[in-house]
Amino acid sequence: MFEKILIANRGEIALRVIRACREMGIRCVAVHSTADSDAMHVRMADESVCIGPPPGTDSYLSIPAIISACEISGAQAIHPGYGFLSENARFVQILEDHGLTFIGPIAEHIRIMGDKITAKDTMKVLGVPCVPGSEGGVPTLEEAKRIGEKIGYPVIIKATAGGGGRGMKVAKNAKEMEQAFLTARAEGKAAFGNDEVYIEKYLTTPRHIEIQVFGDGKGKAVHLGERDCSLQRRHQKVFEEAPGPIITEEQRSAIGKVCADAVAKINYTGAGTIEFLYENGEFYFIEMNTRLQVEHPVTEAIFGVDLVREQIRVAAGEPMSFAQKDLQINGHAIEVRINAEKLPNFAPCPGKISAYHAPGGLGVRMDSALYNGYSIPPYYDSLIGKLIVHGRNRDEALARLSRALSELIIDGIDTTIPLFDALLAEKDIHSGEYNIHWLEHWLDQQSS
Ligand code: MV4
Repeated sequence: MFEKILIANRGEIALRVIRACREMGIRCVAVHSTADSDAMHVRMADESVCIGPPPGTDSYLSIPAIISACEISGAQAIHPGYGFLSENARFVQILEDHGLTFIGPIAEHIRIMGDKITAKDTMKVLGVPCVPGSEGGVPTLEEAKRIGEKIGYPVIIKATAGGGGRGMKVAKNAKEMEQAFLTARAEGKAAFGNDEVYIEKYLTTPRHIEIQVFGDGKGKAVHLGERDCSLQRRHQKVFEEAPGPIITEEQRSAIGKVCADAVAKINYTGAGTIEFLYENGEFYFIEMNTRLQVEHPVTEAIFGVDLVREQIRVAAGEPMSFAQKDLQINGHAIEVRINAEKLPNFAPCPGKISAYHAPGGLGVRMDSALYNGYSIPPYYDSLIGKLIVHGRNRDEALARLSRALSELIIDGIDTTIPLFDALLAEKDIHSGEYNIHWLEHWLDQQSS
C-alpha cells in the first residue's frame, strides 16, 4: 500500500480523499494556490505544498506544479478528485511515463471516453445500448441531412470533443439542420479545437440515469446501481438520488450487468460512471465519465461502501474488497448541492462565512470544507457543500432532507439552500415524476 498520497484538488473533495487516507493509515499531501492558504484541506492534510497563484490554470491545473509537489513531498500516488486534472489523459500519460501512480483509470481509457464518438463506438461493440444515430463522425452537411431523413427528426448534433452539454444543437426538422450542424461544428472548433460532430435521435423527455461501475484493472468489475440526476440547471446537477425512483430491480440488474461486463472486458481500473438517457423503459448510452463523481456519496450511502478507499486499493494493485454478490441496496439516499450562488439567477456569490453550522443526526452526511470565518475565494467552482441524507425508503429520505436543511446554517453569503426548501414543497419531487427538463421549466414558472 502507498505510504503517502498527494491530493491534486481542493474543497470538499480534497477532504473526502484525506478522510479515506486517514482511515487507511496513509499520509496525505495537500496542494494549494495562494488563494487557498487558509483552506480546510490544507489544515487537514499532514503536509502541504503551495503550487501557484489563484487562477486554476496556474495552480490546480498546472501539470509541472503538481508533479514538482509530488517530487518535493515524496508522494507515490496522486488522487485527482473530480474536475481539474481528473480526466486529463495527457497528465495521466506523463505520470505513467514517470513511474508515479494515478489513482484512476489508465490514460488510454480516459482518452477513449474523452472522445464521444470513440466512446460510443467502444460501448456499442461492448454490448451497451446506445442512442440510434450516425455511425461515427458526420463530415458534411449533405451527410447530416441524409442521416436526418434516415433516423427521423428531431435530431441532436453533438461535438465529439464536447460533453456536459457543450457543443450540442437540436434540429427539429430538415429546415433546421443546416444551422444546427454548422453551429455545433463551429462551437466544437472554438471550444475544443475539434470540429468533428455526430448525430443522434433527439429524445424529448428522458431521465438522466447513470450507472456506477468499478473495476480492478485486471478484468474483474462490478456495478453499484444507478443514480437519477435528472434535476439539472444548465447542465449542472442540483439534486441527485439513488436508487432511481422509477427503476425496477430487474432493470437495475440487467443494465448493471451490461455495464460491469463492458468495463471488465477492457480491464478498466477504479471508479467510472456510465451515463444513460432513460425513456419509455429503455436505456440509451450517452457518455462515460472516468472519474469519481460529485454525487458518489448517494451510492456509498445505499451500498455501505467507501468508493475512495476502493480507488486507492486498486491503484495500489490490491483486490477490490467486494464482489457483485456482496453489493445489496439498503434504503434510499438523496444529495443536494449547496452552491455559493444568489437566487434566482444563480450568480456566483463568494465572500466571508459569518456563521456555519452543519446538520447531524441519523442518516445525515455533510461534505463541506467550510468553517466559521472562512472566506470563499472567487476563483473556483461555486460548490461549497453537499448534504447527503439516507433513509430506509424515499419518503424517509425526503423527510430527513427537510429536517437536515432546517438545522443547516450558512450565513454571510447567498446559497442555493432556499431552492431545496422550495423543491421539497413540490408534489412532483415527492412522487419522483420528473425528467431532465423539469427543473428548468419549474424555475421559469417561479420567475414569471
Ligand atoms: C441528449 C439529449 C436528448 N437526446 N441526447 C446534455 C448533456 C450531455 N451529457 C448530453 N445531453 C443530452 N443529450 C439525445 N440523443 C438531451 C440532453 C440533455 C440533458 C441530458 C442530461 C441531463 C440534462 C440534460 C439537459 C438538456 C439536454
